[in-house]
Amino acid sequence: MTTKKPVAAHLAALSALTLAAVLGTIAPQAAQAQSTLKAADVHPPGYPTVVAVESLGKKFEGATKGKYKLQMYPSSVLGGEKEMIEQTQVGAIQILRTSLGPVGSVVPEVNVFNMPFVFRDEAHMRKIIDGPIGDEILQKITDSPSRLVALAWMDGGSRSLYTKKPVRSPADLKGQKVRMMGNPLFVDTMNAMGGNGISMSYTEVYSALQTGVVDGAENNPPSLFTSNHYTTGTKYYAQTNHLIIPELLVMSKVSWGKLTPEEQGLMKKFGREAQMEQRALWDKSVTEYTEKLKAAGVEFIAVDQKQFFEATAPVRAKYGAAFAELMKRIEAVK
Ligand code: GTR
Repeated sequence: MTTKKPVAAHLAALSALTLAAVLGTIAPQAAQAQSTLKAADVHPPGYPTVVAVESLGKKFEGATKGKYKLQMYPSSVLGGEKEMIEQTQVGAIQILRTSLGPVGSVVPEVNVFNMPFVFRDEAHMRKIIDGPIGDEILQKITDSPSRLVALAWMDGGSRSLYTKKPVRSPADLKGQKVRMMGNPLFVDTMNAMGGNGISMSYTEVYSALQTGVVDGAENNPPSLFTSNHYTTGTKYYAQTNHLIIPELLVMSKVSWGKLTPEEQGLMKKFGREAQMEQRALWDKSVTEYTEKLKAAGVEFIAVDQKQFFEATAPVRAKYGAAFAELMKRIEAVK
């Protein structure tokens, strides 16, 4: 038997609901049901780092039953890496994928990985970031006053030089202005390699190349292609491989502190999974974009790396002094 409520009772219940919604007693609960995690990257949609972070977001959303949703801001829409690091520090961005390069200006301890030719090759770099030294550096970032929590590493391949005039030796770099990432270490590196290092945000490089403010830059094949820098006349790509800089995935400490211990554990776990997912995507993208660059007429020039290695010895001596022990440990990893 069903009991029929009088119409007035229904109306009273309804108006109580409306009142609750108006007063905001329901709305905040709805908002709380899904918090947005802002994630940012300088790279465009589809780039390995962007895809891996989006995938982390989906896993985190699933594991927290929809409590969080990741919103990706790709293609530098929130600024260059320096600005994005600052926004992450204050909690305006929750998750950031950045090169370790500009992080060195905020946490000098990471500069050991930012030195030219500190790794023998990419396989060596991977062994280091996957092992105890990689964990120690992540921990140093988290323990530093930077207000960043380091979650995981990602791959950024090797950086080589692209210029309008071919470069085969350090002597060919004389008088050439080459854009470097924001960190004095990189300007010193380019100066030691024979050119003039100019520190500049990634977002400004395309027009700087177009207008001749710089004569060249340096990066890995996926970035050279997706940034369109190769369309500005920089068709010579000298395979110096002078920097093998890992990429970093960080979370804002402000936002980290709002997660439960269980959610923090999930975030770490999915961060590490993103590291491996990105790596597989990375390897494919290097092959794919190398082919695309060659098809577009970019000439890959084989160079004697030893000359560039020797030219940059003073940079390793200057910046490496603080990391003497660590550098020995890095070298000892086979
Ligand atoms: C890319 C890297 C970016 C950014 C860029 C640059 O290889 O993935 O994080 O650092 O280089 O040159 O600024």
